[in-house]
Amino acid sequence: GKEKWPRGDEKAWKDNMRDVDKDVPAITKSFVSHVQTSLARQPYNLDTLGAYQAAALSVRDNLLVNWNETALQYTRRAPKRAYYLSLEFLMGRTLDNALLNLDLKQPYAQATQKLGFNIEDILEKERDAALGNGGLGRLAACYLDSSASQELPVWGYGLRYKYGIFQQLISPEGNQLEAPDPWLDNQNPWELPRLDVAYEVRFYGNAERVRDENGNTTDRAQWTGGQEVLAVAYDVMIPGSYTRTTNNLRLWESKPKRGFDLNSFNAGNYEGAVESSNSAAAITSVLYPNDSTGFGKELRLKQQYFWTAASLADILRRFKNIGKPIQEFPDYVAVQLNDTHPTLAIPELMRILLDDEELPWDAAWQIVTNTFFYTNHTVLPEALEKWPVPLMEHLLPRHMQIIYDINLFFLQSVEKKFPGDRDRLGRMSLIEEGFPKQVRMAFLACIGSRKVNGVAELHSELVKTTILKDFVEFEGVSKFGNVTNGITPRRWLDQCNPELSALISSTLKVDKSVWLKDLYQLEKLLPYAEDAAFREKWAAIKQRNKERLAHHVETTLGLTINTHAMFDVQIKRLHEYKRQTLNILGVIHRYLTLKNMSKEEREKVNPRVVFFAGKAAPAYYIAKLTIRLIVNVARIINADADTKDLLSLYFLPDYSVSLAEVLIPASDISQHISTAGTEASGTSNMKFCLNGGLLLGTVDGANIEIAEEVGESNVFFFGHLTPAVEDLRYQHTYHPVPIEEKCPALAHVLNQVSAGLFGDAEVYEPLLNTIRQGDHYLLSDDFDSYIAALAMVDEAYLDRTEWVKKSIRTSAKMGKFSSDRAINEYAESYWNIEAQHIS
Ligand code: H2P
Repeated sequence: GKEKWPRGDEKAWKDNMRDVDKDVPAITKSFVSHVQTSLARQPYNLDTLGAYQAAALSVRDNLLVNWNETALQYTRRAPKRAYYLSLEFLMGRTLDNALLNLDLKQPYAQATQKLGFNIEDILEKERDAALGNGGLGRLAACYLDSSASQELPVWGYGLRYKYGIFQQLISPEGNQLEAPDPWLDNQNPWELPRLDVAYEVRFYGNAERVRDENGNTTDRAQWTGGQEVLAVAYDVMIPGSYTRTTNNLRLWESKPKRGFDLNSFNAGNYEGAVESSNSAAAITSVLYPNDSTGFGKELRLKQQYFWTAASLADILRRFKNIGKPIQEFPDYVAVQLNDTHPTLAIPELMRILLDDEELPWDAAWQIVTNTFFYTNHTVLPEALEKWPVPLMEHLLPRHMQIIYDINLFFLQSVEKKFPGDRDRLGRMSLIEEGFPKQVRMAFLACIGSRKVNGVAELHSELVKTTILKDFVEFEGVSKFGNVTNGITPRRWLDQCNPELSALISSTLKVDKSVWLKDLYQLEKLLPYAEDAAFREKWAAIKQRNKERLAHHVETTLGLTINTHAMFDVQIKRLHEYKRQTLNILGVIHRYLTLKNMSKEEREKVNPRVVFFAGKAAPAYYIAKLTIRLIVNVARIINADADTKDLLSLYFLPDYSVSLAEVLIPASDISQHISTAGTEASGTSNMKFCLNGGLLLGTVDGANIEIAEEVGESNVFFFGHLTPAVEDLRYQHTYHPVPIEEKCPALAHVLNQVSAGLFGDAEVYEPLLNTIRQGDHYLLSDDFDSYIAALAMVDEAYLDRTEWVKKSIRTSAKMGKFSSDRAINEYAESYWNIEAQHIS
């Protein structure tokens, strides 16, 4: 029978439950107690790392109180919940964020001060949790922050990679080198191992169709044999801002089902004895770098299945505890698929409903298509996931059967609506013909979901008119929506720019706990753009943030930076479509122009410092060459006495969330210069603007909506528009014009690189040839207008008063880009979940 719950006397429990430590003496006591007991360290010779660990454990105690209470109240009320399935969560550091969200930063600073530590030094000791590549993973992290802050019952599910995104080193020649990121080497105080929460996950084996009493095959099957591994849960607490709500991020670790094969060992085969254990552990060993081609395909598919199977098993168990019939599953559960990576959740839920729950096909499909929601993050063809059928059949034989069945029923219904349209059937099939045949995951995600969305208005339109056009025609346009991405203002303003946050609170005379959760309030800053005293404070904060960045570069790289220059920043994953190459070629153009100027002319030029940071996928040769070019251009121009006071360039290695937190508040201008139609949204554009940096960009992604909010006069746009792109590419292929003719300025720059002005004469040819031949990303089409836009930025910067006004107006109009707005749209228009206040 069931155990009585709660056990014993509820009052005895209640009276003795601890609360959040809010005052300095209680915090000091908890800190010292963790030093003595949890860390088993002698208090008098504790180092800063030890102090970080003690502070983290003490803050964690507070999080746990709220986390338990939140879980308890969710269980008791059993509301509909949403689950965010993402292979990436780019969390960065946790301690500062937790202190701010709990409103405990001041008392912790005081308590640690008394014990001889500076809170800022303590915070610096934390390693980033870098379980993501870029925007997609950071978006997931912002959405968790907003879900908790908006008191929404949302859990994240992901993988606990032993190694996150690689550490980037730059060799003396300027090459990117990759080193593992052993982020778990120090104890990680933010995760709770839950050895009691574990599920078995099967791979390979055989799937036999079940036959009915007449010997006919049914929709059901039995999947047996193969390899079984264990998924073990690690829980990460996600505190909301100024609320008790503390949600959960559950990360799975793979473990062998049987750690050790004693038979092999006894037979003298030690390697055989540990082999199965190694192959199971490998599943969650590394995060895949984006665009890594070829390598480890099967392992990546294993990761996807391992994670979706464990997450669904966990979700189903929780649902079953409510005691409702399985048909009501979608009334209690919404599952958000972050990109196509978790698409296997669709056939997996079908498998459970058909084979375990023994539902008929239609009833099962009905549940599935009311449970899932799919977000697309790119329309680039090379980024749309496809899996070879032979691999799927080998690794997941039962899922491949189900996918074939889904496809059969689906194509039958398409045929019904568009009789005789064989082209259409071929285009829409879940299986792409070819050698080998491949499963089109985006199509499966689309037809298995209740709704589909893109991440900015332009992108969502492109999804509907390009990659999913046939599906819009078949299923109707109302299934396809847009949720423009957002960013959490807690991390991306309050945490990374505390002085600006304080100025905003004092100016608006509103506590930050209010405006940080209602970012539209920033609009009230608009009139202050006309207030000279306010402008001065605003500009002084930007200046101090520039000095903070310069100090960071000085202490980490030993380089001295001119903080009176304009700071121009481009930070993101290296990719041809993001066009870091356009930026570096523009820098070279500026350098050559400066070299040609007279001394008098140079005196009128405003100094500029250009920053780059970002990682290239280890197998992405052209992206790596771009890094090498940036590093070597920097070497030459930073040493050129004629120009170095007017132009300098830095490639900051090992880009991370924490580095972004230093760079973003320091930027005067940032670059978001993708070829029109290629950047789905971008989110760092929002972060820069929120911190009063102006935007230089193409008419692409969320740049467009930013301009709509702040007004076109406050952004610097250039380049061709999306509708022109296809034609231009056609011209490049069928009527190519030599670059010398089309864009002499660019040709000159390319020739200087080829001639060896930055060393390594031949090394860059493959990179330059991507522009000279084909020029898929249209650098030669956009170069002149790019240079013109850069000149407009220079011009605008000369009138510093007007510039600061633009900066204030930009920041003031960022309300829309809070991830709170975005998450509320998902909650209302997609998941149909409601806020749960945790008392
Ligand atoms: C991607 C898109 C971005 C988008 C982000 C979040 C995949 O991120 O390219 O345009 O803003 O998802 O939706 P990224 O390129 O930063 O890795």
